[in-house]
Amino acid sequence: MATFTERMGPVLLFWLGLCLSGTWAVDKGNFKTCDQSAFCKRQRAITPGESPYRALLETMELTNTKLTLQLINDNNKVRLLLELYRLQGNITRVKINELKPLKPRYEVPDVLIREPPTEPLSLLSQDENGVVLSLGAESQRVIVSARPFRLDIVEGRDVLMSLNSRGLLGFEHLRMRKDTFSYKVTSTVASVWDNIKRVFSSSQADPEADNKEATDPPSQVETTKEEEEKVEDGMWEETFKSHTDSKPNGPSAVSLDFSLPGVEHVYGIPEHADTLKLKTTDSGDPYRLYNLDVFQYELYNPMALYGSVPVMLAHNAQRTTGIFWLNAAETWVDISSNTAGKTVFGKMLDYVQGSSETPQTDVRWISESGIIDVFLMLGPTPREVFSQYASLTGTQAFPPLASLGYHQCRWNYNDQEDVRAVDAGFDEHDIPYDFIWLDIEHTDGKRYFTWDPHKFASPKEMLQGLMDKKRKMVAIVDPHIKVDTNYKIHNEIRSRGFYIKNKDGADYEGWCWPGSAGYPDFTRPDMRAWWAGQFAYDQYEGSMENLYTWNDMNEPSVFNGPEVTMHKDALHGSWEHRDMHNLYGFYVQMATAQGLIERSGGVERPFVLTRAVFAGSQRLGAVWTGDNAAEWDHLKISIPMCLSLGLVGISFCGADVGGFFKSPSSELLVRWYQTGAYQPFFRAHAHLDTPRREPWLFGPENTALIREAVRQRYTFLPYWYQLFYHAYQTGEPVMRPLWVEYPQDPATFALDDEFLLGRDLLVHPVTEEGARGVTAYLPGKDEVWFDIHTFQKHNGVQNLYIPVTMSSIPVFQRGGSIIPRKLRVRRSSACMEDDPYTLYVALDNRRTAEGELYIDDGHTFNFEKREFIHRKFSFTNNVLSSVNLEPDAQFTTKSWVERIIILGASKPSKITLRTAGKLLVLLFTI
Ligand code: NBV
Repeated sequence: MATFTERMGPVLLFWLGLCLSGTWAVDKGNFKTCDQSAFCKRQRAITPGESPYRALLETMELTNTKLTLQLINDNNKVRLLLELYRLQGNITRVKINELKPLKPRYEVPDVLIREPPTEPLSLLSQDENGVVLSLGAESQRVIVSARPFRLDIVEGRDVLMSLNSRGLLGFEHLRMRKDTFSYKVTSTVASVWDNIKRVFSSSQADPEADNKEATDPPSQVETTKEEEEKVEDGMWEETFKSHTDSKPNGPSAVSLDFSLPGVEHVYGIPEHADTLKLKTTDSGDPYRLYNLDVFQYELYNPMALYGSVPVMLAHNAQRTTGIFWLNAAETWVDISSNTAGKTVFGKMLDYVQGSSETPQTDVRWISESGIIDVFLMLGPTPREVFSQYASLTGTQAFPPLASLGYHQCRWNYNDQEDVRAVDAGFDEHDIPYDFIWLDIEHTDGKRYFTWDPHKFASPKEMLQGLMDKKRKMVAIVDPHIKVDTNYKIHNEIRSRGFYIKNKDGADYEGWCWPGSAGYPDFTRPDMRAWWAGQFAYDQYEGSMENLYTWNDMNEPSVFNGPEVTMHKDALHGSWEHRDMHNLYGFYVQMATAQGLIERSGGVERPFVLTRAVFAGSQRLGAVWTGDNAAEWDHLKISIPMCLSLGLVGISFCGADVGGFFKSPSSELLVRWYQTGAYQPFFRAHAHLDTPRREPWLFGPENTALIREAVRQRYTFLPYWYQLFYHAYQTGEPVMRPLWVEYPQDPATFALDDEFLLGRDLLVHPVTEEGARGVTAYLPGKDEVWFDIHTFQKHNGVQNLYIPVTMSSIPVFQRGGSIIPRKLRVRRSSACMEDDPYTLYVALDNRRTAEGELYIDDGHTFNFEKREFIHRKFSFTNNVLSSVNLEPDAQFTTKSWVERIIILGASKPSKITLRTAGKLLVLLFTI
């Protein structure tokens, strides 16, 4: 048996090597460029031009809900099957697979919430060049052109989107391996020949051209079209650094181009540390989607990060659309534009000279395996795109109210005494918080679901102490499991055969925190059910109902694996890891959330934080942006990173407040608290090697500034909660770019330094060192905005310069809105449960305002049984009234409205309250 040092050696070397390197930039050499990723290089080498694909119109079948049509690649005669569906809610789905693949190709399961309901399709016209179908009531048509194959979605006279218009459709069909073939020719000629015949059976190949070859004897096989295809490096084996990917299935990539006429702004495809508006990729690498544990990630580049959501939004002043590319394999996205690089002046000149062409953005998606399954979400408004995407993948999980409070984390709180002292520190300094977090050191030797027997000898006592103060804890549970026969979790997973297997069929083992580790196969429902069972109170020793969970390293991170992740030829049953890599983290969070639900008998809402995400992760909990650094640029990037996630449904996003690596100056720390207080997931976190930075360690002035920022967060909890309820209902992002609300105003299209919370709060945090002022763009021609601190009123459509001091957090409430707040800030959100509300009524130019209030118990699923209050407030003609938005729902609360603050009103002579038939005169001040 290996000694501890032998086992830990590679782990320590790996991390020390990186930590001592002295630089803070990512080691790019650890991660592939497109050129180093064989399939990306191959597909990217296809240049625009005439596509080899032709639609065989004679194969077309049209039922009420589905069009099927074969495509043929004229170079190799391989046929594809195209399916086209019109889905409810203005979505068109296009699927392309091989007509007769050698073996099934992976189709992503579990991400769609149901088989999407279809709508009727009808044929409008057809000739030898193509077919025209009508797409429902919207005067939309789809035009399928035959030669070369191309698909256009048209509304009225506008082309909304074109597929394969640049001829970049690529579909690498599965094939027999050449070298194994020549070996097998002598040994198992018969069976190989059977396979070849199957591949080239009449429906696969063009009957006219290739039937002859398919019926010829084996000696002719070498002359088939397939055999003539060039075998390139990396098709059957690929080496990166010291790792060889065995690629038993050979080349299997798919790619497709989309043209977006009239579009200059595209967004989404998180996770990247880049601007909100995506950049063109002509001069560098495409944006990469491949869940990776990137050490000290670099900003403003398209490298992959921990999560991948293959959804892109396209926007112009007339329309918003979206493309959802449902593929969980490694994916690259190229973006080009005919207006890229042109200055506003250049564009104007074009316009004046009449030389301007219609702006257009072209994108190309490239995935390593699987099929093409793409949802074209046709808007036309941003809200409709959100609802279209939500109808496919679900909405944001409605989180427990407490999780919207402040979270105090560090790697690590050392022991129970440390936890007690930090908890007491918050009371001493009068700073509210809801959750304190424990990182990996709390475990017994990185064995998750256990506690260090010395440092955390009595976890229940610790949890009870927190519970007495109405506070909670999160403990980390990573998905790598220590290979140790004295560890129950490992033994059970191994004996049940739940580990992912390596290519030879043995349990896959990689290096991670515990040393040698196995990785449970979370793609298996039985594995997930078992994992969920581990959170039961009688299984997870020391756990209590105020203990919640954090899943880290679920890309998965494998220290000694290629690109710090799992080998692509590892096996999940009969599927390769390659096929579903980007889904692994999604499944880990799914199983964990399920565990937290089940331990309460289905009563309590879970809270699970994840690092790796995929489409649909919004249904499972919260996400953070991973290991950022205590640098001003990292503070800035937290805005576009969370906005991008929000646009693709994942609202519950935050960045480590203070920065994970390095030590923030007190100024940066304060500014980060001020920013984080207005972002959805609000957690401070720090690396093990950084000096302590609890909020009171930077002198009384900074403590006061941090206290004030955290307290502002708590006053807005009713608004946050209502926004999350809304996100849960509609899929609309909680934190959103300005263009979502002002879609016709180009000045909002590329803003990276401010954002809206819901419709009504505009936040422009101070993210510059030494700032003396910020310039905030206030949108909306008819809009007025009120500074929430001074109540000063400003008109919309202006760049407003706001002088700032260290205490400034520029936030504005939209005139026309009513925001509920709770002004009596206490130790934690639960302590404020019964406290009264203050309504902030901000009047618009017509002296009206509207808003909502949502209340429930804050933590159970009883809201699904309609146990809640949801009211709408309106202010018109100097009367504030309230109606029940969901009269069949019921909930009893002890809280009440104690104060109403009206912004933008003129002085009244008296104020009366009409309730239960009585008229009361109220006190007021100005
Ligand atoms: O578990 C330790 C850390 C954690 O604190 C951090 O938040 C994660 O993103 N974890 C990564 C592993 C080590 C990072 C160097």
